[in-house]
Amino acid sequence: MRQSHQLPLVGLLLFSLIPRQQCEICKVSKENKTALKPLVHTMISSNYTKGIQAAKVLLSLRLGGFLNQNQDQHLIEQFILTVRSTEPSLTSGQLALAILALGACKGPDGISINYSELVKKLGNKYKAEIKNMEDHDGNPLTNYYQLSLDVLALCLFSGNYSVPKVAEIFKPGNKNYYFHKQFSVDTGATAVLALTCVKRSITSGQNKTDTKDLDNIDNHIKLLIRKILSQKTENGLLGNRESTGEAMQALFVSSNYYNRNQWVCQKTRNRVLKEISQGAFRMPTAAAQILPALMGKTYLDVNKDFSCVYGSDIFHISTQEPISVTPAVSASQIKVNYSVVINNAKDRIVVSVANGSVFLNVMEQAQKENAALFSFTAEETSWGPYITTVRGIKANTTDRTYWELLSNGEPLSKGAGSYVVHAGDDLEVRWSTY
Ligand code: CBY
Repeated sequence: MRQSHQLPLVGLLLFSLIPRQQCEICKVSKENKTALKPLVHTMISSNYTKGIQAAKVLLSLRLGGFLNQNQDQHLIEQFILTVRSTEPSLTSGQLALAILALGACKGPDGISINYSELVKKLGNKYKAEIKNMEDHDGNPLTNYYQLSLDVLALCLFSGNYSVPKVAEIFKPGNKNYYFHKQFSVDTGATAVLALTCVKRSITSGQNKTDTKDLDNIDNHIKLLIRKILSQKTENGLLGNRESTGEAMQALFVSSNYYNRNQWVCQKTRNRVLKEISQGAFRMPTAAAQILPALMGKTYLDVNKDFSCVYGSDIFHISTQEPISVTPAVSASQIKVNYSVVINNAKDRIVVSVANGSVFLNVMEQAQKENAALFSFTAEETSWGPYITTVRGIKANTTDRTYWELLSNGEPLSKGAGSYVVHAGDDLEVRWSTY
C-alpha cells in the first residue's frame, strides 16, 4: 500500500484509540460551580452528617473535594465511631456505603481505619443476602440496589465474592431489577457500577475467572445501559430526578456501550442544574446522589490510597449546627381523603390537616382519630420515614410486600415525609407486592 493511502487509516486508528470516556463526562464548568452551592449547603448543614445516614453525604462531599481538612477529619472521626457502634445492625448496603465513604480517599494522617475487618464483615452480610435468595425464591434480605453496593465495595476493597455468582445473579432479566414490572433505574445504575468494577478487575488480571463470566458480565452491562437509556425522559432526566445522578455515573463508565446520539449528557446536566436553581434536591440524600456526577465523578473513583483533595472551603460553609427554621406552614386547615387498602377492602376517613402538611401528618391525624383502623409504624431511613406496618401488618422483603403510597390513584415518587398533600387529595396506603 502506498504511504498516502495509509495516512487515513493511521488517523482512524489513532482516533479509535482516544479514550471515549473522557468525552462523555460533562461535568459542571468551574464558572458554574456556584450553581452547586445549594446542594453542598444542604449536605453539610444537615443532621445527615451524623449517624449512618451520613454515609452517602460523606462519600459525595469527599469525592467532590468539597470539605476542608478540618471538616473531613471531624466528620470522619465521628463517622468511624458511628460505624463501630452500629455495625452489627447495619444492612449490607449501609455497611457497603460506609466503607465507600471512609475509603473514598486517603484522609488526614492519624486516622487509621481497619478496612480488612470491615470488608470481611461486609463479605458475611453479602453471603447472608445470597443465602436468603437461595432459600426464598431469589429474594435477598434487602434489595438489588444494596447488593450492587455490596459487590462494588467488595470489588474496590479486595473483599471476597464469587465472580461466577455475580455473573449469574445480576442478569438484567432478574426480577429484583423491577418493582411492579417497572425497571428501577437506581438499581440498574448501581449494578452497572458494580459490574464495571468486577469487569475491570478481571481484565487487569487481579481476578482470575472463566472468559465465559467476563462475556456474561459484559453483556449484562450492555443490556442494563440499554434499559437505563430507555428510561430517558423528554426533559433529559434518566428515570426520575432522584435516579438521574447515579444513572449518569453508570453512563460515564460505560461509554463504549452506547452511541453519542443515544445520550446527550449536556442536556441531562443542564436540566439538573435548572432543577437545582428551582430548589430541587433539598433532601441531603438526594443532593448526595446527584453531586458526584455533576463533578464528573463516579463511585468507581473511590480509592483509599489516593490523598483526598481538600477544597479551600470554596463556599465557606461551616459544619456548625444550622439555625433551625420552622417551615412556614400557614394556620389554615385543608381536608383530604385517606384510605387504607388491603386486597379489596378499603377503609376511608376524611381528615383535616394544616395547609403544607405531608403524607405522614395525614397518617398521624387518621391514627389519632381511629387507631383501630389507621395505626401505623415508620422507620427512619436516609430518605425520611419509611412506612413499615399499617394496622399491624408488616412489610417484608422476603415476600416482596410493602405499603405503597398513592395519591389520586398514582404511586408517589416521594416518601411519606416529603410528599406535600393538597386539599381534596385522595391519599391511599395500599398493601402491595413488588
Ligand atoms: N437504599 C435502598 O435500599 C433503597 C433502594 C431503592 C431502589 C431506592 C428507592 C433508590 C435509592 N437511591 O436509594 C428503593 N427505593 C427500594 C429498593 C424500595 C423497596 C424497599 C424494600 C426493599 N426491597 O428493600 C420498595 C418496597 C419497592 C420501595 N422502595 C418502596 C418505596 C415506597 C415507600 C413507601 C413506604 N412504605 O414508605 C415509595 C414511596 C414508592 C411508593 N409510591 O409507594 C418509594 N419507595 C420511593 C418514592 C422511593 C424514592 C424516594 C424519592 C424521594 N424523594 O423520597 C427512591 C429514591 C427510593 C428510595 N424509593 Co423506594 C426511588 C426514586 O424515586 N428514584 C440503600 C440504603 C443503604 O440507603
